[in-house]
Amino acid sequence: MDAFTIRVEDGIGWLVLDLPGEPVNMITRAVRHELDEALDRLVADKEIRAVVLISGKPDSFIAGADIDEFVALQSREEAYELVRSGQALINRLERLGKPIVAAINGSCLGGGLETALACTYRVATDNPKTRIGLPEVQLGIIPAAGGCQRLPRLIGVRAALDIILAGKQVVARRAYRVGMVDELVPSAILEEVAYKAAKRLAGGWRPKRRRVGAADLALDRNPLGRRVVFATAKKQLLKKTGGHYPAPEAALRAVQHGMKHGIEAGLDMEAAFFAELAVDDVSRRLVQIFFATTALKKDPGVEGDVPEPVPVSNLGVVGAGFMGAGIGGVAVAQAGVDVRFRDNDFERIGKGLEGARKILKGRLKRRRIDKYEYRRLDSLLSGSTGYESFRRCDLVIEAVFEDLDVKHEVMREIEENVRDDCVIASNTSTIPIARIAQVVERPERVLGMHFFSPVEKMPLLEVIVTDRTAPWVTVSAVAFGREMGKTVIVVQDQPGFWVNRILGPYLNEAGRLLQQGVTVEHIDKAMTRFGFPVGPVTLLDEVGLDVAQKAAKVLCDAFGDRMRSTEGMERMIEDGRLGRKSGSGFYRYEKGKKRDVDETAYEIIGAAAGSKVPREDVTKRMAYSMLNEAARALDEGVVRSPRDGDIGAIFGIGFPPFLGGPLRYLDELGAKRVAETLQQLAEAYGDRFAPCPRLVRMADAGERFYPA
Ligand code: T1G
Repeated sequence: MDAFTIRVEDGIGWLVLDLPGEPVNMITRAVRHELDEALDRLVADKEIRAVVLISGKPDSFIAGADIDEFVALQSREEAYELVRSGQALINRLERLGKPIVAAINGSCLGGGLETALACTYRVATDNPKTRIGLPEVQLGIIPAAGGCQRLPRLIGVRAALDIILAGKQVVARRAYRVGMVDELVPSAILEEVAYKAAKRLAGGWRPKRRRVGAADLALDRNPLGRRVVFATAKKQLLKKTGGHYPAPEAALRAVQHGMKHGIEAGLDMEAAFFAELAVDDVSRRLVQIFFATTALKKDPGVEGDVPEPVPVSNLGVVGAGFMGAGIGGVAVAQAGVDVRFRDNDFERIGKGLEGARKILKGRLKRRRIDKYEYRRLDSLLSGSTGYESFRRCDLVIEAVFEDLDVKHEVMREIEENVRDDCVIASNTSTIPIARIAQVVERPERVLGMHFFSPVEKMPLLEVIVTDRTAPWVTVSAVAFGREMGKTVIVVQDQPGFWVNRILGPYLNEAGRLLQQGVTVEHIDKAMTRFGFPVGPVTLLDEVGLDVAQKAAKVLCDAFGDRMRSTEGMERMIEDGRLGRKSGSGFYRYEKGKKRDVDETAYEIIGAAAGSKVPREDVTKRMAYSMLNEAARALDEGVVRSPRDGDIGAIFGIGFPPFLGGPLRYLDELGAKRVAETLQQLAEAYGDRFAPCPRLVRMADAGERFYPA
């Protein structure tokens, strides 16, 4: 045996999993085989009366089934066989005849949790790396080693669906609260507590489960109550997935079926669904996204010689407005660094500190941190109207008003007050970084860090490098962005960078359709049906029409007519309709809640009465403008790879993950077909749709962005 070792101590068998050569434990074919053998030995050894299953790795209990193994599956039959053998093994573990304690430290996910669920008792550490959950649906599959059966029986259907349908991972404290684990302990005493539990179990003691979710469990026993829970879950699910994601729907059915007809029947259904989903396109694309994100976590952001990043322990934030506060707040909450705000007056600084604190308070409330940690982090926040103490900063991010003169002034001030090895970043969404850096003496240490709003919620960060940005500066910004919990892509300093560049033509097209008499509802619905989380008109309202218009102007100045936005948009702004923040845009807002479409908007923009745009062209015009621009910008080197482009679109705009990102989707459609469609659109609606040179080349040569 390579992965497992067994050692016996006073009647307790320690079953230790440490998969050689891997950073995490996962369930590979070999691991399954070895576990089977190990169980033989545990049964055979009369001295062993109870077992502790524990990991030999520092931060990983078991990260689930080996994803590489299931993406290699070629057929349903093969997938079915794989999942059945996994189920049989977990069933065997559950019925071993000797109690087993799962001692959980680090990631306990998917098949890892399913293994733990089949154990008699679960102890988990309060290590922040201990994450427990069933992420399968995020990969387009379902928990298929009993997760859809054992979890609802342990914690109640409602709580289980909450985890399974969203593919959630929770920290141990939360897992303990809902009853997924029986004991929560500091890492230092995990072994001791697990050992004692095993001893007690060996002596005949059986855990009496805490009465967590007692009301839920009562509800589960009542068929009528259960039906209500499932019906509600299904409704909410369809609203969220729009029917684009088969996995959560399948998981829901597997849970429901199992609760009604028993575990065996439930397992049959899990296996049947898994076999179908694992070889399906949606799952393949979601897995590609997982691998792309994992690869990005390790990408330093530069090619060739990779310098060491400057470690950031002191961050300066100039401009304590909404963005600045968000950046500072996330930096302290996530990376635990000292954050110093600088702004013109104390009122603004006070507001910024309050905004940053709000992020900490949110974490306290959700129990991500305790009150001691809250106090510690809170004490790292400070602010002033001057730059004293900026000499301590390793990184300074400016988030002042989007105006070149203001940015210039701030850049000069920052440079005068920081050390030579301090990285200077601008959080701008529209102004070229090279222009911002014009006024500094050492432009090589300046780059852009484009955070999205609200900083706490949006997962993407664009790090924007100019021709002069030094590699050590890039790697430092990338590393710190990652410490802030962001998915980071490095992009070239071109107008709109990546995200706004591909968003621009898409939003413009929505504006044109409005002008041509297509309704707001129709436009938004077309794109949510396509798979976007919100439609483009809703998005315009959310972002703010003035902000969107500013970005549109930058793009139009740089790229000309192809990027021109509509006059209607100007008129909305003149009328003071800026979207949600002004209480009215294309939709009406009441007390911060979005209401129905504001019909008077049509008049303001001068919309044609009744649309003559064919239904199928509505979706195509918007989607294909984005696809075309993505291909063009990639060709111009705005992003470093199709991977970065796709991840940027998915995490920055909410491009439908099940399509794999715009470039992956282009491959799927085929360059030839896309170029032809664009040509038709160009003939019908104007030159802006003309296929970009890259697509034309690819169509001629039969090329793809990704290897087939
Ligand atoms: N399979 C294959 N490789 C995996 C893996 C897995 N399950 N988990 C991690 N890796 C690799 C990862 O690609 C990277 O590889 C390295 O480990 C370190 O990961 C029947 C079928 C565990 C929270 O979805 O969420 O169980 O790049 O850089 O930031 O119902 O990895 O070094 O070559 O991400 O500390 C469900 C996926 C499987 C968990 C660790 N499990 N993993 O994060 O390190 S389906 C998952 C993660 C299943 C059953 C079904 C994270 C992590 P490389 P990392 P990290």
